[in-house]
Amino acid sequence: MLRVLFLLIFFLGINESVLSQSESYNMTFAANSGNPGSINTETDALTAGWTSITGTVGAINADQWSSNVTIPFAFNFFGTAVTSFKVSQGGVLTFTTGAVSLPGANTALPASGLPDLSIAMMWDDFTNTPPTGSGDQVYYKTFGTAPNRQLWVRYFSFEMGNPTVSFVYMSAVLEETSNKIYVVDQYNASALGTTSVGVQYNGSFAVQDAASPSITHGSPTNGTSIADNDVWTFTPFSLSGCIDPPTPGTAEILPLTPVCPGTMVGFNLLEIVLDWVKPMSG
Ligand SMILES: [Ca+2]
Ligand SMILES: [Ca+2]
Ligand SMILES: [Ca+2]
Repeated sequence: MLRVLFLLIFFLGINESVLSQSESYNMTFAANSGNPGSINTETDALTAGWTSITGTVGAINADQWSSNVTIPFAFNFFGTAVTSFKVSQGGVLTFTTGAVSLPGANTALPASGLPDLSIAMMWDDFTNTPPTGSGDQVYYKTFGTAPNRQLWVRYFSFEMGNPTVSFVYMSAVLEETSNKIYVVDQYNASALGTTSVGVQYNGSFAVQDAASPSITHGSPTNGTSIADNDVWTFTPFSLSGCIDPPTPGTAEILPLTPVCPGTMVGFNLLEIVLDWVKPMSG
């Protein structure tokens, strides 16, 4: 009986940590590095060719989700094909377009307040001095040519956060073929904010900047030029072939002959060997 309990606990422990997504991300950060790949060469505050997706045009009194937008090329997130997205007023992009509850105040990731399959692009709370400015919008625009296009989703002149930053310009960028994600901090009123940056698969697994939930907007303050833009890069990698956590396979007791009390028995679980001694009183 002791042996059965021991193995049961061992297997439960492994199952709890098994990840179901097929990819994860390596994250890097580079201050004042310009726009990723130099595909978007516009200065930060232009609007020609950009499309607004903000649910309400003009001053906004309460947090809300935007309308849904179709991604103009094939794109995978944590190895899952996604086709459309929406954004909150607080810097969260989610591919779970059926999500209803709003993210609210930002926390470190993984965060129970975020929908599955979300990008925290400097996620912060809705402004604590509503309404937002009348010109505050979220826009999107596609740059480049297939198969190397980038979809930019940009907060434009957006009042955000607690404490409030009176305006920020920042983007999440989805890159065709590479499936990379960039978060670009572009232009801001002040080097303030207490934000979170990362990508979240679900409430149990995410890749984040460890400074979350206290990342400030550019310091010193970013202007409208590209050169001062600060960029987080999330590069996907496959989890297939990873042995973390290990696969236990079939447990086998060695030797298979009756064991005397006090004799050591080896359990061969592929590359893991557990030793167990039957107690004299067992
Ligand atoms: Ca800038
Ligand atoms: Ca905050
Ligand atoms: Ca900067």
